[in-house]
Amino acid sequence: MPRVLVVLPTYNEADNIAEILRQVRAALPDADVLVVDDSSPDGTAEKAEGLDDELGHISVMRRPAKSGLGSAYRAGFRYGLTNGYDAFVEMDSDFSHDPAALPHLLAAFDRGAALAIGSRYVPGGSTPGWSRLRRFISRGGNRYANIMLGLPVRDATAGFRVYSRAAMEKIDLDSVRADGYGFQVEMAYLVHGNGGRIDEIPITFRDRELGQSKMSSRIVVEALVLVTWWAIRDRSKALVRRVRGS
Ligand SMILES: Nc1nc2c(ncn2[C@@H]2O[C@H](COP(=O)(O)OP(=O)(O)OP(=O)(O)O)[C@@H](O)[C@H]2O)c(=O)[nH]1
Ligand SMILES: [Mg+2]
Repeated sequence: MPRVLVVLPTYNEADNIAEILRQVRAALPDADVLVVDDSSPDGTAEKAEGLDDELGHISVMRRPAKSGLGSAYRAGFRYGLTNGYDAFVEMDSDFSHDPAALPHLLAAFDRGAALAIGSRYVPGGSTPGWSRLRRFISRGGNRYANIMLGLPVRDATAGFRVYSRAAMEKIDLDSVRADGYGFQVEMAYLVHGNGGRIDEIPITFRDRELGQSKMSSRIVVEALVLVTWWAIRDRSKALVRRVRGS
């Protein structure tokens, strides 16, 4: 049996945390769960800790200040590497990612995927209720990343994932800096660059009903700037190698 760690980043998710933990436990009875909370003023961390008695194997990492989603995941993944986990689950704590889909993502990991992505943009995936503008921005950003980076992934900005330990060990987490969508693209690009297989599993992505969004246009701009920078950097490197080799 692989040892599975579910990393749940939280900032002011007191309205969602209890139910999300219950549903994660129902979907994966044997997984360990790590809530990475950035001192949420609404008491999310205390609520999560209070559920350990009922659900078991729930730990909370408390960080002193709000430091971003990417940073929270990096901290959770480092914990997982140090503590010998085989599979690393990444998901939001606001029900955008349905815990009931977790067994499907882990089945892809069992079949040998280095990274399994819960994807909105493969047949069967969907984003009900999204405006045309939001769909256009999300799909456009993904197409841009496909083309610029040669990344064969339909939904590289998705944050519902399972990484294998082997894939995670090959990544230098200290060098990963992006925080929002850029973080998701960067991690997928690194897995792909290291030769890991990426599988996409269709999911229905739902908008949060409770709590506040922490995302902003800054996060979208960060992702676009980074994708452009990685594409230029890596094409220049390839060119230098070709010139040197010839
Ligand atoms: N630890 C930590 N968690 C964060 C931080 N920012 C966001 N999160 C969590 O990351 C997940 C995704 O953040 P959201 O605010 O839902 O971002 P989003 O999914 O792009 O946007 P909406 O669903 O529209 O709100 C949620 O579980 C948040 O609680 C942060 O700075 N630190
Ligand atoms: Mg969300």
